[in-house]
Amino acid sequence: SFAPQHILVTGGAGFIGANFVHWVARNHPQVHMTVLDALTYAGKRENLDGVPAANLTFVHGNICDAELVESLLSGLNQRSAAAVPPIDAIVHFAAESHNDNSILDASPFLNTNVTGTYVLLEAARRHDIRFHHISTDEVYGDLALDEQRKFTELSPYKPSSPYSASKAASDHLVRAWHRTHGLKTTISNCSNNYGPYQHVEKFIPRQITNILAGIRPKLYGQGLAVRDWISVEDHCSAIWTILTRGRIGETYLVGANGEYNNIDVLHMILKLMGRDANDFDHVNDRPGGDKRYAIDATKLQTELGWVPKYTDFKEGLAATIDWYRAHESWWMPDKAGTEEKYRKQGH
Ligand code: NAD
Ligand code: TDX
Repeated sequence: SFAPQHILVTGGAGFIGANFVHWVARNHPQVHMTVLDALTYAGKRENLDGVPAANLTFVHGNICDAELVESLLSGLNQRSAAAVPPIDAIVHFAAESHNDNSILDASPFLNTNVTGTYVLLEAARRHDIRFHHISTDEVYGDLALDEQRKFTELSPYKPSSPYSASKAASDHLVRAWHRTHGLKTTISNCSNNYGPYQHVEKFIPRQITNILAGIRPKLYGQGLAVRDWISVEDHCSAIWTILTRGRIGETYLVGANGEYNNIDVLHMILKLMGRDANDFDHVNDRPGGDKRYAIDATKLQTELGWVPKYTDFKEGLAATIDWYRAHESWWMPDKAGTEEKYRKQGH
């Protein structure tokens, strides 16, 4: 097994990245982390508030900046006062992550998700550094609503949206750098995450904050699309498991058997927040929207012994609602702009 001492966490000021930094600082306090984040609309420095200074170096910058990335890996850019060991692993979260945005303009998706991943792979190769790539089940396209099948590590790549296609491209680059250059890589493809720090553009936070802001929730189409929900905490523990004990060159699917259709999730949110179950609007569906995602995580469970801890989805939703209630000043600045953008898309 591998015991990282200093991890470069790209996109560590975003939703899952920030949760991962908090998780590592809590569970493995001997590990230092350098977060490299461009602080796009989706990243906030304050997401890392509370992480002990001894665990964290924050660098505001872009993963496409090859010189900056090189300086971090060669230790030239070490801003932390205390001596820290050289970076010995990259955990790569940084991405443009929202499907609806990729339909409006795919160009930042190609830059960050494809070129940015390439820049990091080249730097990792020069320094022979362990590389864990964070990816998504969306690279496999979708499943039908009326079948039992789930995605496995052997499912064919068949991405539907510009976002998914850019993530699929990044997966292929990682696989090629392993096969051709011998880079020590692992990949995880996870299903839909929920939890604190998720941007209000995403389904669950959008509906919660709509209700809190006095706006009716918005359901795409008939709400029959199915997503396989996992607590972001469980995703973080899976990433740690794969980074430290995963086999080099392998892909692991991450999921926790949390399949629900969108209308059922919305009904749960409305009920938990004391609203009428019909108190929402139907809006335009997403062009080309995927029907169903479902993960078979057998490989991760049997090979590495990972088990999810937060499997009561309703309890997880209730905790997430509490978090957004208690953090209005965190999400409110993004709310009006996000809703205005959706209004123009008929969402
Ligand atoms: P997010 O949009 O909340 O955060 C992305 C972070 O990356 C932000 O902090 C942003 O500032 C940063 N970033 C963007 N472009 C950058 C660049 N060029 N250079 C440096 N930093 C940049 O995304 P998220 O939901 O936390 O997703 C993180 C990763 O997990 C992504 O790779 C995504 O594809 C993957 N993933 C997400 C989910 C999900 O349900 N959210 C599920 C599976 C996989
Ligand atoms: O207001 C909404 N109403 C609605 O019905 C929004 C924003 C979404 N939806 C629907 C569309 C999808 O069927 O909810 C479902 C989930 O939508 P998103 O939150 O946008 O997530 P999804 O498209 O499934 O992608 C997410 O999971 C996989 C993440 O955003 C990706 O980064 C990850 O790769």
